[in-house]
Amino acid sequence: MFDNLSDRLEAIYKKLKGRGVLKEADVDAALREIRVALIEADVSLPVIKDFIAEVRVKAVGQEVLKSLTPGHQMVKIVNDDLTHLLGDEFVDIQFAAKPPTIILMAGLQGSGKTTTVGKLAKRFKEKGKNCLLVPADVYRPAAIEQLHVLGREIGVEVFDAGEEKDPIAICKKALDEAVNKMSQVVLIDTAGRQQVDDVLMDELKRIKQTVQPHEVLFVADAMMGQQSADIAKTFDDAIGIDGVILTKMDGDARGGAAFSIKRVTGKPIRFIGMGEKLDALEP
Ligand SMILES: Nc1nc2c(ncn2[C@@H]2O[C@H](COP(=O)(O)OP(=O)(O)OP(=O)(O)O)[C@@H](O)[C@H]2O)c(=O)[nH]1
Ligand SMILES: [Mg+2]
Repeated sequence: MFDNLSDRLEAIYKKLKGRGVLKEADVDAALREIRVALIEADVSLPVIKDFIAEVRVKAVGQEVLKSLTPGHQMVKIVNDDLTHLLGDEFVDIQFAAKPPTIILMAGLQGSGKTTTVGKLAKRFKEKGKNCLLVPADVYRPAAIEQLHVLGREIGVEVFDAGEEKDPIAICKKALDEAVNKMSQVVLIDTAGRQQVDDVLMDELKRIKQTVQPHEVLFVADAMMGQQSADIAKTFDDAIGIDGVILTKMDGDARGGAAFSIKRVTGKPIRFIGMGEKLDALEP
């Protein structure tokens, strides 16, 4: 996910590892380079500042300078912290003990919610789970049809909302149907707005209350870079999110959004979207 950043860090590490002796000034020089690498990866400044300060305290505090392999120690500290920052390991979506597992998607307009519903459904289907997709985006005329097209493409059922125009009513009916049909996973596609607005948040809150989802996934466009961290925070504060899916990582996004979102919300990045195709989803 961070090829450029990894290459940059690798180069910095190489310089460090070769050193027999490391002075505090060397640590600072290395941290400055790491700082630049993170800035170029589009990680937000407050996040970088915290990160560097933490690493520095550890590097100097753990007597790295006096150790026999200071370069290695330093690299280990940076790597441990980076890994920790991004979530120690991949946490897959947990299925509920009592099906259906209900997943609610939320995010701004065009972030990739509907496409990701399709990708997740395909993934679940491959794991032998039968899914029901729920079109709760009643504002954009083509939104419901878009979900039906996706459903047909992957062979997954889509709830037929009929003439119903109230997203909350749609969700209620869809849940009844899911129980009747013994669906194992219910994926709810919601409307997006161009920016955070109270009406949308209120609607999402009410949908959440109604469906009591096991997982609320915030979908963010990686191309939005650092800005996405603030948006993620707003969604988390307003409705509460459990995880993040970062889409469009196949573009020239530099991955900094992932660091910043993780740091600011403390929520794990569940998946990244790597393209428009339905199998372009990676843990
Ligand atoms: N390159 C790339 N494009 C993606 C990815 N995910 C989604 N897209 C594209 O982004 C555009 C918007 O995706 P949608 O899934 O319709 O976004 P949405 O969040 O449902 O949008 P609204 O319903 O309008 O709020 C589409 O053209 C998708 O093909 C991805 O991982 N990579
Ligand atoms: Mg959509």
